[in-house]
Amino acid sequence: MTILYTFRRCPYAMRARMALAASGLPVRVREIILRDKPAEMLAASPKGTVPVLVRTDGTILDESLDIMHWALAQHDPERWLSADPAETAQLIAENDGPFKHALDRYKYPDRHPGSPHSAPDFRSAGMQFLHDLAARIEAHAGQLCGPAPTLADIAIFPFVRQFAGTDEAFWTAHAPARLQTWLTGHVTSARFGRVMTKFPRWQTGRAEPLLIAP
Ligand SMILES: N[C@@H](CCC(=O)N[C@@H](CS)C(=O)NCC(=O)O)C(=O)O
Repeated sequence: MTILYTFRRCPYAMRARMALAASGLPVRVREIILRDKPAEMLAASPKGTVPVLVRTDGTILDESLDIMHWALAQHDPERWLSADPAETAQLIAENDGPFKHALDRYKYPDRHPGSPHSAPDFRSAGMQFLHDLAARIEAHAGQLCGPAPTLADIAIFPFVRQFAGTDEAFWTAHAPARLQTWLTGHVTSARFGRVMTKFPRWQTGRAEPLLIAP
């Protein structure tokens, strides 16, 4: 069966798990820890990032967006691939590039000593993107590219969740209300709850639970 190396709290792994869960494809999970990655995972993908998907024919997908596209290309019951691909790619690129850059420095200022900017500067930079997202949500009546979630929403919300969790009081007081509602909808969804199941750490020979139990 298809195997997914994953780390529960990684936002890239979250979006891959969301797409795999939505597709309904059967996937077995190898939950890892980042500071002690299994040799099998590094043999499959030497760059050492999660998620990594090993297909039944042995081919490897080690980029979260590739995993999402692969899963949804096979089965996309909620039509997450229905939005304009160029617009979707642009939004995700802004998220994975400048927003993620700002998020890391807002969330972990200690890991970026010597930066001429402070955490509040990065928070402001992140907020600009979040205001753009909120404007889209308003224009599209609920989600980023339309009234129903599509790939961009699922690819981006795990990162907005991290931003929100960095300083919840700030988030509640300052994040656009529409964006707060959007985020709450995603993080309280039944599917997100399922893909956040706490699996025991996988080690060679250990059981590989199904991502979504039948
Ligand atoms: N571009 C990759 C990024 C994945 C990534 O950076 N994942 C982080 C965890 S959130 C990771 O595995 N980092 C390696 C490490 O911390 O050792 C993707 O989209 O899959």
